[in-house]
Amino acid sequence: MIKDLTKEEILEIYNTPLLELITKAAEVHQKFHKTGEVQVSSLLSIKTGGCPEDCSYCPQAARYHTEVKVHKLMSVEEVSVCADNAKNGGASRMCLGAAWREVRDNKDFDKVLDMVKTINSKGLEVCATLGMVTEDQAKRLAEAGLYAYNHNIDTSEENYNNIISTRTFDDRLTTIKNVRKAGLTVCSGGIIGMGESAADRIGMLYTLSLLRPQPESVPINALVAVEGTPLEEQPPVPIWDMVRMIATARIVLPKTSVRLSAGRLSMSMEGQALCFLAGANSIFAGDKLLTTPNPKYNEDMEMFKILGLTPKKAFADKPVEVITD
Ligand code: SAM
Ligand code: DTB
Ligand code: SF4
Repeated sequence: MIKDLTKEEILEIYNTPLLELITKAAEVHQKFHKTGEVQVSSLLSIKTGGCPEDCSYCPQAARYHTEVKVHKLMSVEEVSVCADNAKNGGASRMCLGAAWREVRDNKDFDKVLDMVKTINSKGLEVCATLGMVTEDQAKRLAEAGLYAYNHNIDTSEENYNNIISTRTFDDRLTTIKNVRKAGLTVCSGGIIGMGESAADRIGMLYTLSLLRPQPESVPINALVAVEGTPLEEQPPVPIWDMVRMIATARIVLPKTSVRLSAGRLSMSMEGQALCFLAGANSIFAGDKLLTTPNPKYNEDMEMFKILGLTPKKAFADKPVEVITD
């Protein structure tokens, strides 16, 4: 049984002297995970830009003037080719992202269901992040072979309204519940470097840690400050904050796959090595995240070689139980 931690207890973990914190996190990592394995995931933006929401970090919100090239939903054939490339590059998970506020029951959703079927049939874990979903939509995604649904809480409940005004923290939690009821695995995390306090970072981990079951996957993103967004002037997150955040996540979410997600382009190999030591289980590989650049694929493979890491196989973690209420 995983113990419910209070915010004070999580804050104490977060504030542990850094090397002691990394050591403790590494112990938890060794107990629950194969430490030499890191999952390589591939990201694909299947529908880019023009989003009606106002998430202040996001280059895809229609109301901000960014250089993102808007495109409508990709075809199933185009996505299938991208999946083949991802698989050949050693990816075991593919995450499809759409700049939607929510899923609608229309032809575009039918197309996404076809994409999921196609990618699943290639032996890749398929994840999708399409905005808010109902329980029925989540069930249709599960039937199509979706493995995980990504829906980030992004920050603490208290800070949420400072970052996004077009939907609420509770809306996010409702979608996560719908995803769970459909028997999908849950991927939910957030972003650091948006000007939040340490208490906000702790608050975010606190909410995630109290979900039952805890999310199978928690992405920790460092803000990629994009010109034209309200957060364009945010200074880069210090690597030590990222290591601290990953280590704390590792300890409070012992069985979860903690994902070292956006922001790696500004991190050194040494910095990333500390993140892996502190419990990071995965990276997004490929030259692009959704719309912003990511380290070169060859450089990531060189990093794996130097650090003695191997890419994790698909479906290595067993599926979760279905919760019905
Ligand atoms: N529209 C859907 C939604 O918001 O749920 C799915 C796509 S959205 C781009 C997925 C996640 O990407 C966001 O929740 C946020 O955590 C992350 N993200 C977006 N822009 C980012 C940025 N500039 N830096 C770091 N993470 C970012
Ligand atoms: C997540 O937490 N991070 C990924 C994935 N889930 C979908 C997205 C990062 C996006 C970074 C900004 C961009 O490239 O547009
Ligand atoms: Fe839209 Fe998602 Fe970007 Fe928010 S994070 S603006 S919902 S694409």
